[in-house]
Amino acid sequence: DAAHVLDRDCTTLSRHVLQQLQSFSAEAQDLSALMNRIALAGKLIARRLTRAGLVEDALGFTGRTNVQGESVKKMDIYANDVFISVFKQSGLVCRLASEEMEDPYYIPENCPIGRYTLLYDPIDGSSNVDINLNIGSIFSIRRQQGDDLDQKATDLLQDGHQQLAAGYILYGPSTVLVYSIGRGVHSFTLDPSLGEFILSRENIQVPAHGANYSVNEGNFWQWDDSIRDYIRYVHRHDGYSARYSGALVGDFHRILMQGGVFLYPGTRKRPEGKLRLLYETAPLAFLIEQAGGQASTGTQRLLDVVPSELHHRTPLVIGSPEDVALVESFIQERR
Ligand code: AHM
Ligand code: MG
Repeated sequence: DAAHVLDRDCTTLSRHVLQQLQSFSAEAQDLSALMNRIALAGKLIARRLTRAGLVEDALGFTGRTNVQGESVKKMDIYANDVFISVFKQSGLVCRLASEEMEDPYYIPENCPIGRYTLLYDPIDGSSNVDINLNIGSIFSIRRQQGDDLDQKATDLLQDGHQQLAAGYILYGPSTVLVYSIGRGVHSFTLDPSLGEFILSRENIQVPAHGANYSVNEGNFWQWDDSIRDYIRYVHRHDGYSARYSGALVGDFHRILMQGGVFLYPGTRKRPEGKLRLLYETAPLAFLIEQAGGQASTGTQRLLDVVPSELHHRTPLVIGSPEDVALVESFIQERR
C-alpha cells in the first residue's frame, strides 16, 4: 500500500555516492556525476535489451572480429557506443578503454581537462545475448595521470589498487547496479517506472564459504593438474553445486550474494586464461575485497598485478575467502 511504499527510504545512486563521501568536495561531485553517467548508460542498454527481439538489427553478429579475435555482436557495438556518447557529454573523462577497442578512445574536447578514465566491458557474456539470458557491463574508473599527449595511455598500466571506483550492471530479470568507491559494496535495482536506480542492499559482505563453484568444466583437460585436483576434491565432497552461466557478471553476482568461488584458470592454449585485467578481473577484484572476499590469479593477489598492455589477461580465482584459499592451496601444492 501507499504508506508502505513511502516507508521505504528511496536512496538514489547519486545521493548514495555523495552520502558515502560525506562531502560536496570537487572529487565527491565528480564521482557522483561519473556514477550517474554509468547509470544512464546502463539504462539505455537495459532498454534496448528488453526489446531486442522486436527491434531490427539488435541481435546477431556484425561479421567483424575484435582485437581479441572474438566475433563481434551488434549489441557489443551498441553498448560500446552508448558509453562513449554518454561520457562525451560529461566533460570528466578524456579517455575510455574497452574490450571492443584496440586503443583507448579519446574525447578531444574533454582533453586534457578530463581527469578520469573509464575502463569497461560493454557487454560481458556476449554469447548470452541472442538467447535472452543474463549479461552485464563491467566498469572501472581511474584517475588520469599526466596529460598523455602522445596518446599511449601508459599510465593505465598500473595495478588494481589505483581504481577509484568499480562495479557492474547486471541485466537479468531486473537490472541491478553494484558499485564500490572503496567504502563497501552496494547494490541498486532499476525501477523502470521511475527510471532510477534505487538502493536495494548496502554494505554487502560475501559469506566466508559457499556451496557454489563456477567454472567451465569443458576445459578440464586443458587445465593444470592443480585445478583438476581441486575440481576432483569438489566432486568428492558433499555440499557443492556447479553454477556456470557463461557470463561472468551473473556468476560473480551469485557468488557475491551467496558465497562460493568463480574460476577461470589458464588453459594449455591460453596460460593466462581468457579474462582481461583492466576491465574484467581488476574491477571485480576491487568489489570482492570490499565485500570481505578474495581475488587471486592462483598465485598472486589480483589487485597487485601490473598489466603489460591494455588488454592484458589474467587467470581468475574469486569469491569467498575460504574457497579462494582452498583453490590457492591446491595450486601451491603442485608448484
Ligand atoms: P566476453 O566479455 O567476450 O563475453 O567474454 C567474457 C566471458 C565471461 O563473461 C565468461 O565468464 C566467459 O567469457 C565464458 O567463457 P567460456 O565460454 O570460455 O567459458
Ligand atoms: Mg567480458
